[in-house]
Amino acid sequence: MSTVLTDEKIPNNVNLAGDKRLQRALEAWQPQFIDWWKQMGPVGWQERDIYLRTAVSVETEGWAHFNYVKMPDYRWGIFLEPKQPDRVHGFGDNQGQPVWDEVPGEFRNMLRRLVVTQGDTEPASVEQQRMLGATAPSLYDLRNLFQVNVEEGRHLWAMVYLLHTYFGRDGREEAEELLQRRSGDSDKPRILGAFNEPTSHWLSFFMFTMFTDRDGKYQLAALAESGFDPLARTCRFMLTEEAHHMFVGETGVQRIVKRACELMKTGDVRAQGGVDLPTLQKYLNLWYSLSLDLFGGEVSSNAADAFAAGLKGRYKEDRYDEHKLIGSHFGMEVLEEGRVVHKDVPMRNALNEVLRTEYIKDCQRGVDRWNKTIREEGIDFELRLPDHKFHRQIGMWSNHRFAPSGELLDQSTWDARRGEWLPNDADETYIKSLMHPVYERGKMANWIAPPAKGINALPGDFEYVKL
Ligand code: BYC
Repeated sequence: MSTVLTDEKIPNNVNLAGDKRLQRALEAWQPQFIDWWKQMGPVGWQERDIYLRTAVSVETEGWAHFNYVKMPDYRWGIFLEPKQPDRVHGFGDNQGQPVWDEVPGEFRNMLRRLVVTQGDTEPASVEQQRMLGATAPSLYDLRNLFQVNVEEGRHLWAMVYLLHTYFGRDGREEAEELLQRRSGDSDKPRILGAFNEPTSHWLSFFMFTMFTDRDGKYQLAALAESGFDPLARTCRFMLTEEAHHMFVGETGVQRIVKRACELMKTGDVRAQGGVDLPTLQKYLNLWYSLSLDLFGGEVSSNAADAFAAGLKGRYKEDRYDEHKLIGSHFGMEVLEEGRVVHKDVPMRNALNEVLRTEYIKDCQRGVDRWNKTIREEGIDFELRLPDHKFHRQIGMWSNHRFAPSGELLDQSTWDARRGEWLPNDADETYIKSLMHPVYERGKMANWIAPPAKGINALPGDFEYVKL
């Protein structure tokens, strides 16, 4: 494994210095990235010292370095997991054949589309979260927000590296466009739905990092199986960083839940300035359903083609016995003549649903842990994931209305009850009214409990951000 040269302009373990043309191209993209970061990244705080983790190598031990850094000086590097000698395609039509180190011509467009779609989500999320630094509930949370932001920036670098290295001129053009689209912009929106939704307060931020970043985990894991080896190696290392983002989301919501329970024991939660559990359930419904859409249509020829080509596999492909999936089927709900029925769908076409099913199980484990907190507080309330058909905007359920229970509804019932299940204007106004910054060391906003422990074994009252 090559050592990382931290004195290079772009830290990397891909021997960038050995490819002058690529190095020049990426060094030309770097100032554009910094411009974008300053224009569309976190508002304020750019000149402050933040206690951040920086990836410095891909060694299991000691891959990250913690120190104070000003965000524009963050060392966004390019890191790929070491190449496994003799790696072969683990699935699809080429199973058992040596993996590719170059893009095969016939799959070039499909692969570029996957890389661009993945890449587009990274700057999108930074744009969505750019205002949150004004209202963080503590210095600990403020630091975590910026940690997530800079690492999404690094994930953008990871995809731009692939575009520049393997896709020639159109790759370079795509890399520029990644800095030109804008989350929520009607003329040049980000590619996927959830990445154009506003994340205008911290409850949405925690739900986003719980549910939307978790889609990232599953998509990256599926791409980590890729027979295009540079993509697989890139995504494997990205997953290392992704774990912290989901930690921020899951524990963030857990701390809000805990505080809500404490307040329930002394009176009305809202009257005491907390986030009541029924409102929290509505935001759960919203971000979970938006994130389910990110898996694409239930029956998808794109998914079948990507699997056949060996470009995108299943979550942890090696847990399965069979890797070609010809002649096998997946039993799932489908809509036929206005009715929900169970049907066997050819497995390759059902792969988006297969991945979504794994994701749902993982989300359920997180919700179970939140419910454990509620029980431990002695409160009688249960948070629930809504049915997968609820509030869908992509795929076969998107033209129909379903209750969180999964019951098919007519439009007028949906219109009448929507506000019970999804945040309404009053909820949004209330949640925003709670968002006041708390920037005293060790202090916490009233609507959220303190974290169980600090970052990098530091105490909770550590000066995570220097004011
Ligand atoms: N919104 O065959 P279909 C992350 C489009 S998150 C808008 O049903 P397919 C992160 C689709 O593009 C992980 N459009 O689905 C998290 C296609 O359009 P075209 C991101 C959508 O293609 C937090 C058409 O509908 N990574 O990393 O099998 C913070 C028919 O598509 C949506 C990836 O997504 C949608 N939700 O699957 C930071 C991995 N869904 O081509 C980062 C790469 C579908 O006909 N992407 N469409 O114009 C993929 O694997 C696939 O593109 C998708 C869609 C899974 C997204």
